Amino acid sequence: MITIALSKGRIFEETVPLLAAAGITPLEDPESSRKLILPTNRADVRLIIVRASDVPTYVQYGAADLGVAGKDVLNEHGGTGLYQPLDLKIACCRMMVAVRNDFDYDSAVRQGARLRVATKYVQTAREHFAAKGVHVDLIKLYGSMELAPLVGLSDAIVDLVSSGNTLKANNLKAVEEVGQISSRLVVNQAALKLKREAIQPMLDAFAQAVHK
Ligand code: PRT
Ligand code: MG
Repeated sequence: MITIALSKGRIFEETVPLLAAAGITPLEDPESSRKLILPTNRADVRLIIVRASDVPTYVQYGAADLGVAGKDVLNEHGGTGLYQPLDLKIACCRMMVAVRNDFDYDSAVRQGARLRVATKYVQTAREHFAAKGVHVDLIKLYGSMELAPLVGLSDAIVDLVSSGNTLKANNLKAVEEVGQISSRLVVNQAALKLKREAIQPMLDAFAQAVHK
């Protein structure tokens, strides 16, 4: 049995065409089904539906053989025990520093001010500001980061931006790019050795679908 870990929403939706290229079709839709283990058209392949940030953990421990996770999530996880053979180029966005429209970020940085930064991506933010030599106090949040500067919790946030509509709707502006984000295929290293006959053709089909 090959188990593939996916999260609901954009990752599931954008992975379906790649699965199709490998001859795999989910038999249920996670948006309507309450099942967390979804069968596919192939008796030897099943999907498990987990939180986006839990995908690397399931694969790391071998509870799933493969998974799809954002680079944002993988950077926070650290990637231990994971083979990352392929950038799937799906669920693309940018990790950005954002502040209130009326906050002068550049001059705060120039003056060497200590910035309060709220984010779900503490590891990524720490690395980013350390590399820039900017002193920050990081405040860990689990969601709705956009609220933090509006109510005085922080000066800045580090969050994902795709259309920019969420920032705009909350009177925030992006001031700095932390990095380009897309989703990666992750594979359990032991599973790749033990189940290579089943897994390698899938990897090849995904690679071909991405590069076509
Ligand atoms: O929602 P949940 O808490 O379960 O987990 P999650 O938010 O990590 O999962 P999900 O499914 O929302 O995101 C899965 C992956 O999609 C992320 O790990 C990213 O790699 C990728 N991705 C791509 C995004 C976005 N684009 C994105 N825009 N993830 C989140 N967003 C959010 C962003 O955090 C912000 O709140 O969308 C909002 C901004 O969108 P715009 O279009 O208004 O700029
Ligand atoms: Mg989300």
